[in-house]
Amino acid sequence: MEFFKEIDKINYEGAKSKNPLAFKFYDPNRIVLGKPMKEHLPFAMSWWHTLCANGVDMFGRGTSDKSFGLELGTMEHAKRKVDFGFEFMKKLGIEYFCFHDVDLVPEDADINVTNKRLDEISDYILEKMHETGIKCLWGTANMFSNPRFMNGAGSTNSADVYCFAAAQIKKALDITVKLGGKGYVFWGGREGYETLLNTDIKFEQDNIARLMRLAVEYGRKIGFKGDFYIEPKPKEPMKHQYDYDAATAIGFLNKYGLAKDFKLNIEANHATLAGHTFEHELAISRINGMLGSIDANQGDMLLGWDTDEFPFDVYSATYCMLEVIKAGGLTGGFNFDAKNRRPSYELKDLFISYILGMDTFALGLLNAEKIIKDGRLENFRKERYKSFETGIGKDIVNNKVSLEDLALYASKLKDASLPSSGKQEMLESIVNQIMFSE
Ligand code: XUL
Ligand code: CO
Repeated sequence: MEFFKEIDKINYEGAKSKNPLAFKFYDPNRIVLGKPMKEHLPFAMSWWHTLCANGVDMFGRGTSDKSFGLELGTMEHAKRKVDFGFEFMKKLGIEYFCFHDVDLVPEDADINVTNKRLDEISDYILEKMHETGIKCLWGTANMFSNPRFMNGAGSTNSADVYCFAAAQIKKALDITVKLGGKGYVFWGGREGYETLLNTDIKFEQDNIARLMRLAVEYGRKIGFKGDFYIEPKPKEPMKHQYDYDAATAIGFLNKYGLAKDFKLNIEANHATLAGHTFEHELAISRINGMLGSIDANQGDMLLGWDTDEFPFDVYSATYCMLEVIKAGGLTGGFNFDAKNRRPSYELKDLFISYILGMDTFALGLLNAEKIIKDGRLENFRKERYKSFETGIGKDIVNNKVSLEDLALYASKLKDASLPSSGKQEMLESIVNQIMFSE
């Protein structure tokens, strides 16, 4: 069945188009910096926000009907979501999807029943994948919604719950491998704590690392060749989450010997919740060789929670794309971990939201290309460190001097010289000039 008879394939119509159901900037085959736009931007649909979320919030019921005419919580409905999702991705030209285990099927009290359902639905998804050429970007296990995970999964105080988490990871890995997923994500939903009065942080972190190690061992055993990802987030739902930000997650991975199997999945809204910019988190991941994948969304600076809005901020997307290009691209992709605002409840609004997100990143890519070709920013950055290219600066970088040598050098300087001006305003003005002139 076709859900949107009135919506054809979404096409690129150019910046002047007034058609809400057309791309204005995302032109998949346009060559940018030597390769087609769609290769720079492997977009993915999030199963949970797109096919499951109905707009429910702390104060009100859902506004968006995702029953697709069937009874919720049934396998028929789970399959209908697959049908809808594949029609949606196909019409938008989205080549990947991401999922949590419990996004795919209704969860039963008995995990064996849930697992059978997962086998059935993944057979069905596989058929659709073969039919359409759409692929799986990454899978994950939801270890935060079920009440048993109230104290975390790897960080729980209950050994039984820890085993349930292991069982879910095992199955989610099986399904990810079956669907040819490129990655497997750990977002530590409730891997954190509320109060030190009842918490042994070291014990909990050791246990999380153990669970990750077991997951890697099992994944490699069943032939998973992709990357495992940690998706850092500082808070929400927990007050303190262990994967606070990229730097914290990288420290954790290095400490526990997990770095070679893991990269990071950086989410824009999580970055801003941590008090960082999106591009800061991407840069920290990149310089550590750990920029794997992106959860593309944005937060609201006036709200202190994870609003998961569709990306609209072109500056942020531009700085993001500069980082991605510097990293040589992503091994993963751009998953729209984003949801419509609650009053944008029509199914058609989903198309409009994804078009917004895809166009925003296309603009980011085009701007990044212009900034790179212009060269002024990169030259300025290089020039700024010029004092380390010759003389004492060069000796410092080459580790040829002692602290005493440096002190002696300083003692001979007449005046303490000032570093060169940072010229932030000039650089910002260059960014505006590049972005807004043809
Ligand atoms: C939650 C979040 C998750 C992860 C996957 O903030 O971002 O949806 O992306 O578990
Ligand atoms: Co996310």
